[in-house]
Amino acid sequence: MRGFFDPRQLAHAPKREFHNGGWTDYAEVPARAEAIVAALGGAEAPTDHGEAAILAVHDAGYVDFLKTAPAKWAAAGRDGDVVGYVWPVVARRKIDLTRIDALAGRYSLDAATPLTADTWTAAYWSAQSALSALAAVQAGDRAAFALCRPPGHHAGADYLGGYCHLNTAAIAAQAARDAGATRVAILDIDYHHGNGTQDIFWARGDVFYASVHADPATDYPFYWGHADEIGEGLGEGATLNLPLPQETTLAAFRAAQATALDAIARFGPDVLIVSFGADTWEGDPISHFRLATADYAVLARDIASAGWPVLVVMEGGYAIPALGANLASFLAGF
Ligand code: Q9C
Ligand code: ZN
Repeated sequence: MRGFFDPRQLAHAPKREFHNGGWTDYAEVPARAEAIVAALGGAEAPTDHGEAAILAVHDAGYVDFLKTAPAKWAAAGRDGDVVGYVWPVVARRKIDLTRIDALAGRYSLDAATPLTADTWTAAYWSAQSALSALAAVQAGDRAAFALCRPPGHHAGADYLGGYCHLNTAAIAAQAARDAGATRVAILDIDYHHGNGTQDIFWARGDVFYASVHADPATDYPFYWGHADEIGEGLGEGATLNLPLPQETTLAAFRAAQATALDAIARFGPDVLIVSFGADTWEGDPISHFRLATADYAVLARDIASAGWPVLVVMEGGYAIPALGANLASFLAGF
C-alpha cells in the first residue's frame, strides 16, 4: 500500500499543553511520525495540490489565523507558542477581533493545541499527504495511507483543538466529492470522538460520519460524540455515534465497528475514509481502551471485506514505541 508523508510535517513541535490544571509535555510529538515512517520502511512525498482544497472545508479567517498568529503573538511581546486563555462561550458576537488573545480564543477549542511558527507549514503538508493518498485511490488503488501529522479530526471549519489544525479526513472527503464522488463515508476509529469532522458535515447528507470512541461522558472532547447526536436537516441520520466505556477490548469495539460498517453499507459510499487512531491501544499513555496490536489487523480486515476503496488517514496514538507496529498491523489487514 502506498503511504504519503512530507518531512515538513515534523516542524510543528509545541512544548507543552494545558491539562488537568497545569502544563504537561505535549503528547503529539514529531517522533510519532518518525516511528511510523520507520515501521513502513519509508513514505512517498506528497504532491502539492494547493490551498483550494483546504479552503473548501476551512474558513478563510481561520486559515489566516493559522498563518499569522505566531507573528502577532511575538509582536505582542510573548515568548513561546500561541495559546488562548479566554473563549467566546456565551457571547460569540460577530465583531472584528484584533487582539491576539481574542483571536486565539475565537479560533480554538482548547488550550491543548498551541500554535508555533511552523504549525501552518506542517498542517499544510499533512493535508497534502491526505490529498495525495486520495489521488492514489482515485487512480485505482484499493487502499492508500496518509501519515497525517499533525492529525485532523478535532479541527472544525474554524477552530483548532485536540492537537489538530486542518481536518485532513474532511479535506479529503470534500475533495472526493468535488472530483465527482456522489457519496463519501468517514469511519472514525480513533479513541476520541472526531468532533471537527462531525461538525463540518453535520447538516449534510452527502458525507456520512460514523465514529466508535470513548464515551464523552468520561473523555475528551466531552461536548460531542454522544449517541443522540445524529445530524440535522439534510444531514439527519448521516451521523452515527457509538460511544464505548473505558477498558473496552476487541469484542465490543469490533461489534461497534460492525454496526458502523452496516450503516455505511446502507448509505452506499463511493469511497471510505478511515480516521485511524492507535490511541485505542492498551498501553496508550493518554487513553483507556484495551486493544492489542494484533487486533488492528482484525478491524482492518472487517473494513476491507466491505470492498469500498479506502483512504486511511492517521489521527492519534501516543505510545511511540508501539506506534509503528500498531499501524503496520492495521495496514496489513488491507
Ligand atoms: N494530556 C487526538 O487523538 N487531551 N487528539 C488529552 C492528555 C486532548 C487527542 C490530555 C486529547 C486530544 C487526535
Ligand atoms: Zn485520539
